[in-house]
Amino acid sequence: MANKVMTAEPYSLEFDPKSTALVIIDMQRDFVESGGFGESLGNDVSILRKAIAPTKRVLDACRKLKMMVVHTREGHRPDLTDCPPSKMERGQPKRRIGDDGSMGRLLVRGEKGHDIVPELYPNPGEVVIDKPGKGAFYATDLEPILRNSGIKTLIVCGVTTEVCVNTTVREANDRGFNCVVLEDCVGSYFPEFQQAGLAMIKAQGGIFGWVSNSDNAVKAIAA
Ligand code: TIU
Repeated sequence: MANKVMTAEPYSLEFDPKSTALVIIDMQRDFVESGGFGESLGNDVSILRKAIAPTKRVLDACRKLKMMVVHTREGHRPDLTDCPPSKMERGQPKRRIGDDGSMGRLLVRGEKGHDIVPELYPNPGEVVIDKPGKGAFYATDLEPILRNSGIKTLIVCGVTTEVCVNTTVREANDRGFNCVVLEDCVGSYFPEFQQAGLAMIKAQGGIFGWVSNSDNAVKAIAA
């Protein structure tokens, strides 16, 4: 039974912490530190770091209530057999997935750049999902893990807003999960995509879900 209410748009979201998971998308060095995959695509990665501190506040609030916490990481097997050639070649980058960077091989599991930033590092017992694509449901066991735990609502943080966050929210929405995206806990390399990526979630009565922020989330969780 829903017993908490989060102020959100387009309207308040009722949720029960027992059936709600915090999902932190791809807060990996590869996307938010220089020398990683995000930079290899031509991006200024510093803009994404703003999301770290508010996400940490929400993470702390969820941990306090022993809510389910899921961390995802985008990346590939060291032999790259799970990486579509189309993804490797896209954009004709100077450095490709699997090439050496200053934090190890770009977007490869087990490398320093692939791991989650220290500020948001998973605690023992928290779920870590390694995903080869942009969406966290594609080619992973996220859906059975959420269903087996009775999860109905996802509080979503992470990067980037219009790529892995939006793809995951759309996948989750089609699977019947209610998603609320926290606007200061997600980040894009492009300010205009940050704005549009959030607007299209909450438009049309919440066509993909809700948008709120870290203050509202912490207030609701701690209430
Ligand atoms: N490039 C970009 O904006 N994002 C990604 O490649 N992956 C994620 O969003 N995690």
